[in-house]
Amino acid sequence: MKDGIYRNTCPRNCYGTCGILSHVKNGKLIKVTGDPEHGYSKGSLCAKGYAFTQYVYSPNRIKYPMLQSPRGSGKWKRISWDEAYTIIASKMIDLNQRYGSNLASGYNKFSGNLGLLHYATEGMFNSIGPHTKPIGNPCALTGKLAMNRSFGESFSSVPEDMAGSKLIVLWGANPTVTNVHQMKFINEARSKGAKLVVIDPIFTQTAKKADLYIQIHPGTDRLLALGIAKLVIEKQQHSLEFLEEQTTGWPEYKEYLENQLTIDEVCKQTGVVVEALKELSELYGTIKPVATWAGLGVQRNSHGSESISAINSLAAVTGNLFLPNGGLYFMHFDVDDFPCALLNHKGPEHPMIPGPREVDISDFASSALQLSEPPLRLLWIASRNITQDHNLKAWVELFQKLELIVTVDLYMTKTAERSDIVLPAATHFEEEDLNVGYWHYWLSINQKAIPPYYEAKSDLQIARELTRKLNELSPEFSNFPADKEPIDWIKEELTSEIMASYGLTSYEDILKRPYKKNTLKAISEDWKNFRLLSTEGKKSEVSLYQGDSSGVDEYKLITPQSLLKIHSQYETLNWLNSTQDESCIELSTEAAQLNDINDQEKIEVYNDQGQIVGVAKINPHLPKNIILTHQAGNNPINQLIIQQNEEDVSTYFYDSIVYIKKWRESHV
Ligand SMILES: Nc1nc2c(c(=O)[nH]1)N[C@H]1C(S)=C(S)[C@@H](COP(=O)(O)OP(=O)(O)OC[C@H]3O[C@@H](n4cnc5c(=O)[nH]c(N)nc54)[C@H](O)[C@@H]3O)O[C@H]1N2
Ligand SMILES: Nc1nc2c(c(=O)[nH]1)N[C@H]1C(S)=C(S)[C@@H](COP(=O)(O)OP(=O)(O)OC[C@H]3O[C@@H](n4cnc5c(=O)[nH]c(N)nc54)[C@H](O)[C@@H]3O)O[C@H]1N2
Ligand code: SF4
Ligand SMILES: [Mo]
Repeated sequence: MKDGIYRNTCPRNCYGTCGILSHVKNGKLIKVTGDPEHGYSKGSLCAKGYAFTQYVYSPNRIKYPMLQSPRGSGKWKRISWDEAYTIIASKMIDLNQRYGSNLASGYNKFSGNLGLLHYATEGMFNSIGPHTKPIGNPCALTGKLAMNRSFGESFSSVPEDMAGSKLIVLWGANPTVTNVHQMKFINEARSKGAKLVVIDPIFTQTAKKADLYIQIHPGTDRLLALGIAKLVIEKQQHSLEFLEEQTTGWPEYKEYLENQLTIDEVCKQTGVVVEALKELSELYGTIKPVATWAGLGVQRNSHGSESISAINSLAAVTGNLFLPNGGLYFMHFDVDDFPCALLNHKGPEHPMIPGPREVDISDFASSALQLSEPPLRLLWIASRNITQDHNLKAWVELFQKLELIVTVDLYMTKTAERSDIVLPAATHFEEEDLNVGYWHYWLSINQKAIPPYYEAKSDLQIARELTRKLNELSPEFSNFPADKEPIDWIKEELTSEIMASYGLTSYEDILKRPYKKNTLKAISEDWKNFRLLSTEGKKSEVSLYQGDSSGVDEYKLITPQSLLKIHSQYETLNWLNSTQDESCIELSTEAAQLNDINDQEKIEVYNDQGQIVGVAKINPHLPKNIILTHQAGNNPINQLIIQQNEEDVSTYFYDSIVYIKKWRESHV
């Protein structure tokens, strides 16, 4: 590896997908800076990005493949890669012989690294024929389905364009914490006079900066959006021509707002006072263009899907959907336009089994427990920390049933600690990749800048080497193209269509700078396919918000993202986080009084799933029946989170109910 400056891309599950310049000396990453050629991140990174030199060389990184025996004992032994592959491949072959297929082998993978070459895990499993795989998306599926319902496809406006908006309305998004780069564009708009509105049950860091903050009862955004639309229509401020000619469902929607929905009901259920409702509807009705952001926070409850549809509909009613610098923000799935050759790698057919066995990732552990003929016996976990899932009890049970658990990670996570084998994953500086954003529309390369840390390997390299071992022990077990180099996979993604849509003329172009998509889907005036929120069956409004009626000793648990972590990542990096033994549990002044709890006192948060002990922090801005705490940590809060509605494929992290008490009470 030569000294110099390399181009990397932050592969985290984050809006930024930032361009990085990696400064390498004597084979070491000595500094990272933002890539000024990246038109979204524009030469800067967040604190987590600047801490990458510590992330790469942290002594906490896993250095070698390791075997734990017995599982969970903490007794780890260093093994060679060859030994690791032999154990894993032998088990896969053994399971295949036992059950006549590979359905007993499966994986769980989510969002540790979103680079296209990280689909190697999926490709590796595809290449053994039918196996058990996760489907779905625990982060954004509810919203994605709602967007598809509104627009007929995924849609999200261009984030740089927010800088030209006159009014920016954030529904359940907290960019000061989760999307720091977007604040540049928001601040630019505000410096030109734009107003910022934040709608959130929590008085967040972003809410603090807003011109208007609306504290809404969680799960009731649908009613607020409908209430605003009602007032806008009453004042004749709506975009009638667009609604009549280019949308579906206008007569029913209008009839519902005029005759069924009362502002009293909206105020009662959302907890928003009528003055605030009127102020926001005045802003929506009189200012153009308005950028509306239907945030991911809105869709983490069982009313989320309808709320997203209602927010989209409000943007349509006010005629902002197709206005330049207006629009609708959620996230996009343009990665699906790429061949995703590893993800779509076709494996050998099985004479009896038509395809892989799919398990909903939002209910993976409890669904996997139900599998029979054959049961799931081997689980490969990559880019995933199961403490981020809900229903951790089911995971404990599933782990007991598994014969082999392999976790590929960079750090000894709670998931790795419960595995038989851990394999050390490379950082993005130690591997090649190609990255597409899900918020902005930039494509960027990730070059191999430094040699791997100790014996770390990329997920793609692991797929190649495991394939060779499988085929050595059982010829033709896998058809994974093990000889194909990372650069070949990257070039395969850059088809002539993709190159044209990003304005690339050759592969070499992408080595020089990131490229922005030039064929953006714009909602134009001749675009005729918007579907308004269906109000069918909504004649009598059910109570969306139970918080007030069901007594104040019951609390909704809200567990949003933290500034210096990505979910459970970066916890052990002391440039960013200090390891805390106990979680900080925020509660309202009313809840503290009711339960006789003082600030900084130890408290217990519990429900039928378990209990967590934490340190109380009284937050005078918190609604009385919300408990606010952050994800992951030593004693992960997700122990208390469980899916309420088993039929549903979405994950409602913010629907859980908890109780609180002074900690000592449970020990008297
Ligand atoms: N620093 C940092 N950045 C991140 C991440 C991280 O872990 N750390 N994670 C990344 C990922 S994967 C994601 S998905 C995004 C998430 O990005 P955001 O959507 O911005 O973040 P969340 O914290 O999920 O939720 C946003 C807000 O929704 C509010 N909220 C909760 N329920 C409701 C409701 O019913 N109505 C309304 N109006 N608001 C509600 C919460 O109080 C919260 O303030 O962030 C990404 N960026
Ligand atoms: N309570 C609560 N729970 C939540 C949420 C919430 O708001 N509240 N949010 C949900 C959301 S939005 C999301 S997106 C999910 C996130 O769920 P996950 O994606 O499971 O979360 P992470 O903690 O980011 O775990 C990713 C793991 O991948 C590892 N990793 C990083 N790079 C690589 C790599 O190149 N190869 C391999 N093999 N591993 C790698 C990291 O070290 C880390 O351990 O969490 C969800 N869970
Ligand atoms: S975590 Fe997000 S904002 Fe920070 S460097 Fe990575 S992509 Fe950029
Ligand atoms: Mo997410």
